[in-house]
Amino acid sequence: AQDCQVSNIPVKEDFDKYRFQGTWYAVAKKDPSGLFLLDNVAATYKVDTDGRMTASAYGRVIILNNWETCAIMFASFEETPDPAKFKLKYWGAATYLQSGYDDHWVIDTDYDNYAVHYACRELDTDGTCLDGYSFIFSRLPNGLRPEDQIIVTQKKQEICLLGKYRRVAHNGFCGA
Ligand code: AZE
Repeated sequence: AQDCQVSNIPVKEDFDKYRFQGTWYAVAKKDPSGLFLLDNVAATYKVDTDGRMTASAYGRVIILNNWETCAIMFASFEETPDPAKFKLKYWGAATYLQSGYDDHWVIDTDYDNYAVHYACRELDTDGTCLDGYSFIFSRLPNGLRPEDQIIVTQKKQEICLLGKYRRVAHNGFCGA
């Protein structure tokens, strides 16, 4: 069982940012409050020659007065003492998109098929997460293999978000 304390959430042991590189397609997500990526979400991670992880991401958004567009986002990561826990500094290719500074935890991944991402934006007074978001990533846009789904379901439970996810459609809106 788990107590849902954010500080007790287990993350990927010995996370290897080099093996995590490349493109990941979001197949499910749990939204934070406020504006967020709707669907057609994918992220491409890279590690540059100085060992710094960066990413670009896209996703369909609706901003301003019901204007639908594909948000192109960029990110740089700050490392922390835990190799699976990063700080994500992100901004939009266009100024009307969102920018921010969030946690970026890799809860679990096998690097080749699935990854479970987690970010808590706001802690509640009891140490649980009051506002956060999470992505389930797959190397393939159309979903996870059944054997990965079993692991991912277990991880959703460990981060106290089981039942809170919605499927993320990929229908070519963002050109991929
Ligand atoms: C993430 C993968 C790594 C790179 C980035 C990510 C997060 C992006 C957002 C974008 C929000 C945009 C909005 C625009 C109107 C975690 C997917 C940048 C949170 C709401």
